[in-house]
Amino acid sequence: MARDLEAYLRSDVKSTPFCPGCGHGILMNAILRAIDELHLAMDKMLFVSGIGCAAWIPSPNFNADTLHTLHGRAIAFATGAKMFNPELKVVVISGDGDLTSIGGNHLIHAARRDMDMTVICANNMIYGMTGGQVASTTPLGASTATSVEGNIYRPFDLCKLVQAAGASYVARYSVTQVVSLKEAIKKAMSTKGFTFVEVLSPCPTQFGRRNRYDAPTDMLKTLMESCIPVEEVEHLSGEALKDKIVTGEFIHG
Ligand SMILES: Cc1ncc(C[n+]2csc(CCOP(=O)(O)OP(=O)(O)O)c2C)c(N)n1
Ligand SMILES: [Mg+2]
Repeated sequence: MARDLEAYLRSDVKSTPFCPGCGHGILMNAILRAIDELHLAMDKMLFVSGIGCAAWIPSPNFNADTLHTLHGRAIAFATGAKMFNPELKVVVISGDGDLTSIGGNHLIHAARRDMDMTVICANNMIYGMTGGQVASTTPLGASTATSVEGNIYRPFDLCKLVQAAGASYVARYSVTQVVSLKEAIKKAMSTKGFTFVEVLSPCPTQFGRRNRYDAPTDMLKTLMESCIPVEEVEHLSGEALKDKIVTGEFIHG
């Protein structure tokens, strides 16, 4: 049965800033559904974001305390809030550039300290809001505003990174896998320690148009075809894994 999520949104906010075809709105929905199903009280939660399109998911939309902070510093602010009030359920929602490029150091150390917070990283593989610059998550060869001839650097595997640093729960899903995504967010929010969900979210405006996607639906279709469950990986050879994105839970908590 469809539930009314309006109570979770601030009534004075009438629209979202997301472009047509952006995956961030689907992620926003999945987060609110997870909160609803867990019966979490929004007045006991704090949502923290940095700067970027993904940072607009909680702020100003969520009807809760939100901290819209500096670029790359969401986890630092979240850590301070959690230290001051350990009763708070702290959730960081931000972009790949924000959390893993400029904010990469905060990410690895929060995971190493196993800080009790959930970090949801909306990974569109690019700096979306600022005009499509290359990020630490941009695939090899992908064209961006600052890698017109194709990105020459390997991207981070974000899940492996936080797993190696010591996170308590780690999962990756695409916005095309809505049920699994919502369940992973629920798991992350109910596991103690540093919990991390990487969410593949298409950016037709900055990534798609530079990488030969004719329409936003093509990006969704490619994501659906590229994602393979982690359980299948051991049965596949190197060639079959080429251009595939492994999704699932990597650390179960
Ligand atoms: C110190 C600082 N450096 C750079 C910027 C410019 N800036 C704002 S958002 C952003 C990138 C955001 O990318 P991402 O976090 O991936 O979010 P997206 O827009 O892709 O969702 C950059 C470079 C800034 N605001 N502050
Ligand atoms: Mg991005």
